[in-house]
Amino acid sequence: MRILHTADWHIGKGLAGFDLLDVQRRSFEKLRQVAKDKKVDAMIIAGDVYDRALANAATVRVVNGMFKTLNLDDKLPLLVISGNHDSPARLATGREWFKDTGLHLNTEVGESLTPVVIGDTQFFLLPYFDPIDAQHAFDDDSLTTIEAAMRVVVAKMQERFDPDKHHVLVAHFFAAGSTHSGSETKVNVGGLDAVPLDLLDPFDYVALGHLHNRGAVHAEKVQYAGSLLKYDVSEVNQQKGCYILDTDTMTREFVPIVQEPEFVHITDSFANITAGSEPLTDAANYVQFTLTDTAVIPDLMNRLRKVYPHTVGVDRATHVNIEESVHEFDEQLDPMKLLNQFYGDTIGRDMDADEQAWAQKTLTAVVKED
Ligand SMILES: [Mn+2]
Repeated sequence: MRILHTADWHIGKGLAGFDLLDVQRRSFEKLRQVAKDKKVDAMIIAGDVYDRALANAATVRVVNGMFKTLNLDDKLPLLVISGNHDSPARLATGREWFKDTGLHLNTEVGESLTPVVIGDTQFFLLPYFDPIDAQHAFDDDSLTTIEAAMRVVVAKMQERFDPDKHHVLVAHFFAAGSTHSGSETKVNVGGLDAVPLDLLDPFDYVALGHLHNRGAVHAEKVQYAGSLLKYDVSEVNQQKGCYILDTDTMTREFVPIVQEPEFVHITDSFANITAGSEPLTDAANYVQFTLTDTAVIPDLMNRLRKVYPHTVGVDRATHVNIEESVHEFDEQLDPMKLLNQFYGDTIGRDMDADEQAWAQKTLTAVVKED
């Protein structure tokens, strides 16, 4: 049996004020095509279907349309859990009716103990939850961490294991030892939310959502699908896509999904970026620029967006490096010399004549005010 594993769609998420619904729809259609081409028997969507608990009407229509397309039109069983970005109560609306068409949707921790059986495999659908949810579900105040709660959850799931079936856990949490990327909400501190990998040993495969980099965890049987789209500049070089899990061998194959338009990061001078006869990337692409210039460039964003309408952001390559050495300065130096030294330490070259003149003028004005 073949199962498609995807997660973290974040439908409704924008990029620097740009609406991405069309880009998300296009990636969804490619995902749908992968499901058809690979003739999968079901699709796992491991949480964060929505980007916000209170999604707007257009976003709700898009998500409902996606579920209908896969489940009713393509007759594909869906195994869905809520992530930390979803509203459990809103997502669960209709849950009881959906089961009849093979749309299995869990949003509460207690629901995960009843497996969904498809073919040769038991699927345990464990939504994102907080320790307090587990305390209520299992009437146990000692469950103050996700790890403590997971020990109970996994033990209870094991009681339901059918020895003749494979056992797949679908979940949305932070697996210990994984690495974060930029577009995930960092709400947890101190590692209390981390699930140790050895706790997951009883399962043949763990299909995860939560972290947007599919390479975030290195484990044979534990896999993040990664987000459907690149949602942060730190992800521009990540290949997004989905996994096809073969339950006969419990091996997986990654299938790339290229988003249209792309999200790219360009580092160059303002002149090269704007003055060439050809733009450096397709004008439809979303672009984060890192400028190598140090001069002030008036009306920067508007001028960039004239050539690249989907400019997401712009920063400078010459970041101010506040290192120890910068703080070692001679208090006896006059302000102009001190400024010169600081400029050299941080920018990597001396001030030119124009900059010196400007700095001198400003310092004089400041001294006068005193
Ligand atoms: Mn997410």
